[in-house]
Amino acid sequence: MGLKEKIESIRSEMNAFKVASAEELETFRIRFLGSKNVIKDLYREMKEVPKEMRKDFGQLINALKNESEEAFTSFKNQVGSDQSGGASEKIDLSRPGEEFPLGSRHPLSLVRNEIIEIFSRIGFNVSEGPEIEDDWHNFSALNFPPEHPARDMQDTFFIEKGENEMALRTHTSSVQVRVMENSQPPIRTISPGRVYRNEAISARAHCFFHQVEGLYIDKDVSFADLKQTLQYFAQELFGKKAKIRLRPSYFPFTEPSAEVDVSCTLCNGKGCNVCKYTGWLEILGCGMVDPAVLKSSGIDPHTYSGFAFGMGIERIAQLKYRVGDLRLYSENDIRFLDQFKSAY
Ligand code: 2NM
Repeated sequence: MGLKEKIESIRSEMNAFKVASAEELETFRIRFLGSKNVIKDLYREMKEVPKEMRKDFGQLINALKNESEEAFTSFKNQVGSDQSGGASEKIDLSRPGEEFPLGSRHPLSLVRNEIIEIFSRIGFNVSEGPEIEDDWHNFSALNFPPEHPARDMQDTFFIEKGENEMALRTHTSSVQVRVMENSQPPIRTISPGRVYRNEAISARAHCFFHQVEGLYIDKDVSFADLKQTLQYFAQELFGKKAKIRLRPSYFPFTEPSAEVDVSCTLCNGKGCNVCKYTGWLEILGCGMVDPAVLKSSGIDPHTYSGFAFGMGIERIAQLKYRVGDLRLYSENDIRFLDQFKSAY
């Protein structure tokens, strides 16, 4: 093919070129104006053209080069002014929107919030305190004798041995000692929070868990008040059919003390594998605050009396949501957490 034919062939290719998008514009630019464009090859071939004809050919190639630049400018304006960004990038208005993934509340938060609401309806406020406690607030003020097994390394995580020995709180009663130290009755408070025990992790035990403890101190607070309060609580949490029963127990900070069972929420007390065919589920511990505890925290036990109770949030969430393994609460497995999306 002679040079003349080559020029014409490139011109017809250029004239046939359709540019409708930014990508096609770039393809055009690379072919006709880029650093290795086809017109440059034509200039290179000028060496073989006889001297007297070079001027004419030079003008032909220059004209082609100008045409390519003009075509590029006009294509560019066309693509740039087109709001859709060219045919291949048209906005599809019928396309469904992208899903916005919502999180969900943790089951322990759901249960904690529900417990807070139930007690706030009968005048209890919420108190919080530090997770790292001194011996006084976690043990001594609560009537734990110096040799009590809970003070053992096996049960409690101690930090900073010696003079100012501190520990991770083993219950939120420590918060209530602080409330009693800082205020006078009437006191009606609940303290939700994380507590720590030095235990091997398994399906049934963890080295930390969550509690809600309650405290009510005033003149003439009786064991009957305690029972009524817990009856109300059980019915609000598990439904009107729920019954409670109290069994004698022992805690260092209460006297008398009791363990509280609620009628099995799954079989209504008839007996099933969840309540191990007893019809009852253990949900909390309680008692009348020991006068020695009131005295330690600056409240006169001759004027005031009070009751206290404590429960594990994991245990209640397990019953409410039928969670089999305690470890699920702290593993952050989305397949577990996603099941609480509609809870609220
Ligand atoms: C329980 C059981 C019985 C309790 C006692 C106190 C305080 F600070 F008033 F002494 N707070 N919580 C208590 C009583 C906790 O948990 C199973």
